[in-house]
Amino acid sequence: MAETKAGSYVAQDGSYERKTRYIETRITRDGEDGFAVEPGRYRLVVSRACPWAHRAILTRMLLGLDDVLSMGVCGPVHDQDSWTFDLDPGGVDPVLGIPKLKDAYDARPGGMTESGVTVPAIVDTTTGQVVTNDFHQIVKDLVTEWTDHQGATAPDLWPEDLRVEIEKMSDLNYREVNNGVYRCGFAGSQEAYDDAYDRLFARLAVLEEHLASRRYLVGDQLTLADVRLWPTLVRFDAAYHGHFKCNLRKLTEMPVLWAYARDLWQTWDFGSTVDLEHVKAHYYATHLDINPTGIVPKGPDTSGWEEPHGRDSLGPR
Ligand SMILES: N[C@@H](CCC(=O)N[C@@H](CS)C(=O)NCC(=O)O)C(=O)O
Repeated sequence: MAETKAGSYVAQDGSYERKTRYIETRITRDGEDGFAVEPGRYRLVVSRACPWAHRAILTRMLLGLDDVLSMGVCGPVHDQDSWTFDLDPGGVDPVLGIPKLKDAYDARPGGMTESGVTVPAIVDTTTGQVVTNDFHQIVKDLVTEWTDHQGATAPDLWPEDLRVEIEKMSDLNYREVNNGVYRCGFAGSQEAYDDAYDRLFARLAVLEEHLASRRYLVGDQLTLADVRLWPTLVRFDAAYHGHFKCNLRKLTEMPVLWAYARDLWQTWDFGSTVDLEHVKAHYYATHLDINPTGIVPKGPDTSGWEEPHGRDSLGPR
């Protein structure tokens, strides 16, 4: 097996605490932080493995921003140093001309920040510097600051009258589900794992009931609440059920959430943004303190994603 320099992820003292330091510079319509919205100027750098990057990929796709905000895709496995552009010819991002995402972080005035080299990140192609890696704000700004460049049929993912409810729903889902799976997987004690596991499946049970009579999480339209939850659902059986020991049920054994997830995959083309081979390669081969052999599972069978979802009767697209 190849030698690796993967980091250690399991919490040493019980409960997993996520690092939430970000570069908070914003790209806005008026450019108040020095970075104005400008077609063709910025590059969104992602890994298709990462659920936080997935939110940005989905939002960019839904809003029709593909032609104005280009995207660089890193390979699924990173080491302690950096994500790399190993999928590209010569191992170099064709727009940024760099082999490692770290190079764009180092190019910032003041150099590397405490946030570490994370995806998603937006890089200014004119200077080669990372502008932001604050995934919460990146997604909101794509919705609210890039409106002049969005496609004619772009859905309103963050309608003013639903924002309070969307944020409340998303906060709960983030704590118990999106980050809850990590709290299971990286727990450093049995108690911490048991607690995270119980809370995760309690929240999924609430969502299973909530979505039984409505097509979307908030209101009767697709919103950021759905965009934020979905990346965790799509990774559930391939990564979290096994690797993170979230194994009370698979997604495919929660009939409402499974149909809801398939609906978005099919109806809104979320499926076109997914690479489950990258997801599996990332989780199983990067977190070697959980999976020391680095062996990546062959399954699960993913053919079910194209099965009819039967949710049209719950409301319009
Ligand atoms: N660090 C941010 C989110 C972004 C993030 O964690 N991205 C992961 C991939 S899913 C990453 O880039 N990890 C690289 C590293 O931590 O070295 C947070 O925890 O809120």
